[in-house]
Amino acid sequence: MSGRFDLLATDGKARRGRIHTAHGIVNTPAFMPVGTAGTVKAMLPESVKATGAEIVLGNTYHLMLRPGAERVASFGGLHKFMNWPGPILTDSGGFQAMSLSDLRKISEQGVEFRSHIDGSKHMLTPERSIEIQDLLDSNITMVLDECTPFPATPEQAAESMRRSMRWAARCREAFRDRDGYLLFGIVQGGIYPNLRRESAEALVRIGFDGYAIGGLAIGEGQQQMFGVLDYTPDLLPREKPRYLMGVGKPGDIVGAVARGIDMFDCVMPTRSGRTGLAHTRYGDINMRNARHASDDRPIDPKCACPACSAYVRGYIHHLMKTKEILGAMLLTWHNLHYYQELMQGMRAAIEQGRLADFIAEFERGQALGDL
Ligand code: PRF
Ligand code: ZN
Repeated sequence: MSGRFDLLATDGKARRGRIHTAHGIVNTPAFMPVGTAGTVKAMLPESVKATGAEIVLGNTYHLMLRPGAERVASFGGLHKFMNWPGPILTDSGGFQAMSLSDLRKISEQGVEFRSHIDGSKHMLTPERSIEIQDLLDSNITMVLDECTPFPATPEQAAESMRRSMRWAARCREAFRDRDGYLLFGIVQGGIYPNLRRESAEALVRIGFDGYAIGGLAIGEGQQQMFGVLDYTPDLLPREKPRYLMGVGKPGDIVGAVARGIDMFDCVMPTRSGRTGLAHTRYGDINMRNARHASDDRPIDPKCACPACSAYVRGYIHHLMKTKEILGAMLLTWHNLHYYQELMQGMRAAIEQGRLADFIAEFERGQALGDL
């Protein structure tokens, strides 16, 4: 036995579940704040916890380059290193190597790349990716895959997907099975139903503790993404968690939960917090906009986060205009609080069989807009 997943309730295709890891429980549908380099930017770990997050994401690519996986292991693993005692999921590094590094080269062996930091040369194989995630003490390890670019021809998507499936089998072999630690496969195949099916079947044959859907939210648009999500979750075992990688905007997450996805991660709430965007039940609000300068109301009077409890828009606007660190801290907190409240709302709605009503209410709010 590795990690356990309990499916507690369903509402249509939507699922309410619970993942058990060596470092604690994750209630699903779950949103994982991104803690790329061993920190959820602008947040103390206890503040991340206070927003309602139960699991954070770390990145193999960043941590292998700085401070190095062996260095993190020497501190007792990523939980101790970053003072986050709860569950951690790590991405496998291929996606970040392809999008961030210089001189990337994919071969059967793995991904060769040059560090975006110092230009040093590295080779990330399926085996080394698993070893690094083990050194980090990751609770949920992701297989090394290639995120097939969009657009891709059916031939390109098939070749890329099939290599990812061979890498997935090597990752399964390299993974050290132990209690409370999970290994997730990643479905690729672009926007092609036959390739998504072939990929899902290949992964299920190998056998994983959970299944991610990769290769989406890379420019295909929400309509085509939902198109893939209309059938791909049905190809996966009902009793295993499903994770949609790198998604997304609140409306993307709501639509994906309704289609049977259990887990999400995205830089959106943290990154947009640092650039001045607040996500709210009334849509996105750009706090740098001059109309907030003299506004003495909170971002959202119904929000219980520290930013909305004690600070007015005029002050947050001032902090963003002056590039004060507190502005990024308050907006990141608000955004993570909003995302976690959205997930909590969906978990409760699924339990009570009223997700459709919840989504209608969500869409009414988003359409209303600010003010
Ligand atoms: N694969 C991996 N990580 C990812 C993706 C993927 O396809 C995506 C695509 N949205 C984000 N992060 N390993
Ligand atoms: Zn708030």
